[in-house]
Amino acid sequence: MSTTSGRVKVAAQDGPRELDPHQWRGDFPILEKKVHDQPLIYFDNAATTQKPRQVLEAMEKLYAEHYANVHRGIHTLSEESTDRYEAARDTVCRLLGGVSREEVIFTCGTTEAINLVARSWGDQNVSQGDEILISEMEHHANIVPWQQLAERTGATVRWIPISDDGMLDQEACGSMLSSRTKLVAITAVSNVLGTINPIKQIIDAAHANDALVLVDAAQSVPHAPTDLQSWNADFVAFGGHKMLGPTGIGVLYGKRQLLDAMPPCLGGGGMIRRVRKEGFEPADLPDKFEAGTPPFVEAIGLATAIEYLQQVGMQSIAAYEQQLAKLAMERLSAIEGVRIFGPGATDRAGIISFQIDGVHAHDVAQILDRFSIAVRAGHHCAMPLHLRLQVPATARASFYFYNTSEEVEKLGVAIEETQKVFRKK
Ligand code: 7TS
Repeated sequence: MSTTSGRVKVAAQDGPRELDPHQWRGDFPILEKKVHDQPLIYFDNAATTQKPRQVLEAMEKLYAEHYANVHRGIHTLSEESTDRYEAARDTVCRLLGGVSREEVIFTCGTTEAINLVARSWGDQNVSQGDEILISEMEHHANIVPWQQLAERTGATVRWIPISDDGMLDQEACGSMLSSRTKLVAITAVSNVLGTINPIKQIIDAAHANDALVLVDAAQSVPHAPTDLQSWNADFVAFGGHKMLGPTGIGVLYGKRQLLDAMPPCLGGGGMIRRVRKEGFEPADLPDKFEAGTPPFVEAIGLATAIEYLQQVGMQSIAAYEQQLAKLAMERLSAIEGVRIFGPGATDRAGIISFQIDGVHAHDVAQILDRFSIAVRAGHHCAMPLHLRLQVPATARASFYFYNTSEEVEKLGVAIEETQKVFRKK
């Protein structure tokens, strides 16, 4: 494992293997929990995922055996914490296909990573008359920072439309790109529709127009292999808690020459080379963007989560979740009065948002909870998308590799029971 400067070597990508969820479920203490006297069926993985014992133990071990602040002391404990924190960065580099460690900034989550780019790169590079393209299927975390940037600078946010079946309108995207476009900020996978966007094509088209691309990878990095060198994205944001890791940790990947030219967002300890009464000189990457005590225990938890996911196999996870989604779509679409939003199974990750005729999404979630099934209901922080779909709210089942086909079948049965409850009313 290299902790020195430069590119971190990656092992060859794992080939797809048959995935047996029962091989892994035993590692997740919460999956043994009963809700209303029945085994928990956790289908709210797009909001956050459950944690395996290995992640919980790694964080506890750090606190119990190696804990001291990082980058500050030369005492043994501080060195132990620092080594582990920097090794966590190497683990992230390998996950992303062998990027440089200077290009990996730890943040406290996806939201902070996107805001960092909007504040730092945005304020420096965007001005009146410029355009930022975002899609109609973005999460608020990839909308509001650009609206705020537009308010500060006089730039315009333009919306790439989606089709009725929840696919990005690539033709429209192509025709919206122009010399005014400074950035395309796009999600790799919709957190509501499950749509898998053609990220590489979007990036190639944007680059041909000299625009940069930020990929919101919050819903893709946890579920599929990520090869940033083939994407050639300029910025990529994702978080730890949706991929078995703890809350409070996320990642901003940025191309080195871009990050080098950007001013730091937050000032404080750790991000400076020197401070004088007259001013300060920022530190080199990645420290420049990591002011204050970083969430280093969380970073170590994230690294353990990544190692766990790699053991399961990212390709296997992607293939298995697509199978589950296909099964769920077949089961749910066979029920009269259930409407599924978004594309067909081949263009979709393991996320299914749906509506039951005559039943509000919040009631659906409440009744499913009685069957010990956890789903989210509401606008899922994607209000413009719900306006486009012309529904106030949807119910959403989102899968991870520890979910089973038996659980999907129970969801189908619980939905049929929900309809019966409402027919009686
Ligand atoms: N981008 C996408 C695509 C997301 O799905 C989310 C969280 C975020 C950004 C923000 O991540 P955070 O960890 O910084 O909050 N999505 C969801 C969701 O769908 N339900 O709860 C959180």
